[in-house]
Amino acid sequence: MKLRYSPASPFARKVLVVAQEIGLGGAIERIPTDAWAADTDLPHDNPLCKVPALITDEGGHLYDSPVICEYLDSLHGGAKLFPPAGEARWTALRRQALADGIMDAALVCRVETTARPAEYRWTAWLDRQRNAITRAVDAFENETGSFSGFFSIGEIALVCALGYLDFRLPDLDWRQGHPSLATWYAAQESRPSVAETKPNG
Ligand SMILES: N[C@@H](CCC(=O)N[C@@H](CS)C(=O)NCC(=O)O)C(=O)O
Repeated sequence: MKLRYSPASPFARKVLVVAQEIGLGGAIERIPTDAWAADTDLPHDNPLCKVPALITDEGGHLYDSPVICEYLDSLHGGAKLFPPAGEARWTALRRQALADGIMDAALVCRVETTARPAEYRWTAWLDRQRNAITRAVDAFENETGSFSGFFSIGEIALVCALGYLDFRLPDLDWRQGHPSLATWYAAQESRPSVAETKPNG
């Protein structure tokens, strides 16, 4: 399998953490890709021109990190990172959606503050994204006590989202007012799959 990814992308990180957690890290050839490069051929593998994009051993294309992660999870016989059914599944999927939403909003902030020309910046739009991030982090703070200890796709996505906030929006200081989440996150940072995929770039 080949993965088009960027070392700064929290969505690509999610895929890499999943792959490592299920023992498939070595089965994926990583292809660094700049989705924003004017001459990129990424649309050949993902018409949306976004990373991550996976090229399967059969030559198929998969994109959107939840789809790629669930595909990888289908390839092994161990404990599933996507719980197969019931309450546990919906909780994991909801947490993944909330964490992915943090990443989406953080990416908007990043584009708004680094790519958009200053004269076109829309402060209310930026505030809306930052407020969404804060509410989502509040929600996770309130449910940290119910984390079971199992590193499901929900918790994996959350680690990647919080790591991205540290990386790109440190001024947001997400730990402020979220002591339980901060303690939980600190405990996850030493996991090999998390430590080895720390964002850079
Ligand atoms: N929903 C997608 C989001 C992927 C995404 O937004 N990737 C960013 C990099 S972190 C990207 O490639 N952006 C390029 C663009 O928006 O044109 C997923 O879960 O994979």
